[in-house]
Amino acid sequence: MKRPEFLARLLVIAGIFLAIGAPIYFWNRTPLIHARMAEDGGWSPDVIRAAVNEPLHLKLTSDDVVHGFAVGQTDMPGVEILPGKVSEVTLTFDKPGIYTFYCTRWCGLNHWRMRGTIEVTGASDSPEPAAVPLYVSLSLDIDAPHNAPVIPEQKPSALRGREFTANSPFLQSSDYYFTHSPLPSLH
Ligand SMILES: [Cu+2]
Repeated sequence: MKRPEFLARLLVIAGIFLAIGAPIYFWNRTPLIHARMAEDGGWSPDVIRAAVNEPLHLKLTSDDVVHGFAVGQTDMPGVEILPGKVSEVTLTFDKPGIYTFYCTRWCGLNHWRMRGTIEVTGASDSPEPAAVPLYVSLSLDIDAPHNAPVIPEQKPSALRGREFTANSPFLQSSDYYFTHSPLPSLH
């Protein structure tokens, strides 16, 4: 085999390796984000870093029940995260800031605690920075204990609720709701 021909073949082979290998390499570098019910740890990791205008690839899986994934201040549609399966998302942020991501499925009593942040850094073409979430601007600690004056001894249960409704025919009549809905508070 002549030397130029050998070099050309070598180049083609190297090109094929690169075309197949590079996506696999980058795919494997994308960490898998695990979703668990908040009482079992929530998102792991719960802080993700990204750069402005650079696509952020995410792979997500659930270790327990069905969860959802959505990001505040973006128009991305929510993604379902099924136990044992991997969902993929690619996001691009055009403004730096701290974005909140959260679960969109009612996965447990502490579903609303299932949050994490995406910290986006870098220079933006856009003159305005991302809006600061209201609870941040108001310095509210939404995870602080907010105990009700009376705490029921039994935890709420969807199953018990369904049984109660099924065994209470009056709860299925719309008249009941018209006559028993809470009165508006005047103060
Ligand atoms: Cu969830």
